[in-house]
Amino acid sequence: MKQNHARAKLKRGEPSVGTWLTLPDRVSARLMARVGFDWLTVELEHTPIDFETAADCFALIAGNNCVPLARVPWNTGENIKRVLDTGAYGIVVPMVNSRSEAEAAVRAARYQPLGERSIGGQLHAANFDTDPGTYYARANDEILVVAMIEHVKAIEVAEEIFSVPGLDVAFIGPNDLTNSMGKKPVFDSDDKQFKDAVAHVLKTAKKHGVAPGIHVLDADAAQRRIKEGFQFIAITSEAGMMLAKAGEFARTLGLGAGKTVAKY
Ligand code: 3PY
Ligand code: MG
Repeated sequence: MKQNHARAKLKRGEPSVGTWLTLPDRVSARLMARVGFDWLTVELEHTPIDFETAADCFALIAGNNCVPLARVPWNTGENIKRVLDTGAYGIVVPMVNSRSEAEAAVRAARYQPLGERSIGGQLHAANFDTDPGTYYARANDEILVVAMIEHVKAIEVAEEIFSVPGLDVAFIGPNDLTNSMGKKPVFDSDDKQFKDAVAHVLKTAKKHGVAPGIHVLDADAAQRRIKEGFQFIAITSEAGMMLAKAGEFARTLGLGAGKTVAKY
């Protein structure tokens, strides 16, 4: 059975960098899988990507020796089961704001005795290049469970969330986090409340042996966050990278406004 090398890196205490796939497009998934990122998260929360397209993307990503992850539309057992059973190597769960929400995500993602994931499916085993029986026996050691910390409510109960057994990563969504503070949604800020929240997640995650993560806009920000101790780093998205470069060319040539429309 193939190994989830992104999870293995995080467990060794190393950083692991990837990006978001927001386009419902198998060709871009295949090409992005060959760039060199450790993992790619297929984004089902804020995009038109459906489960069938996502399943094909997971196969193309895994087939190119990259780790396929899925951000589920919301923290439900049905969402988590569908993406894991169709071959994602891990889940990114939005808005985990309490211990019971973190426990529910872990329960849906892990087979017994750690959770209550239902037995079924074929594509998970195919993506790990094994048979279903071996997959069921070993999946708990390979599936990455990422809880998004993106609300002031989650910052307040970080200790309770991060001590949930089976949780691998505490990943800050800076846009929703700043939004929940009643501020403009941004990837980064010098605002004291935001900086204190980020520092609190970093310290509390380390204390509980959970890998701290954060979404950033570019490679400089990724390097800075890694130096601070963050491990699971998402750099913008494939659409963000494409539009940033296209906007730069358009601006250089004085064409139109050269506007970048995608955030991530
Ligand atoms: C946010 O910034 O809110 C995110 O969800 C980033 O992934
Ligand atoms: Mg968010």
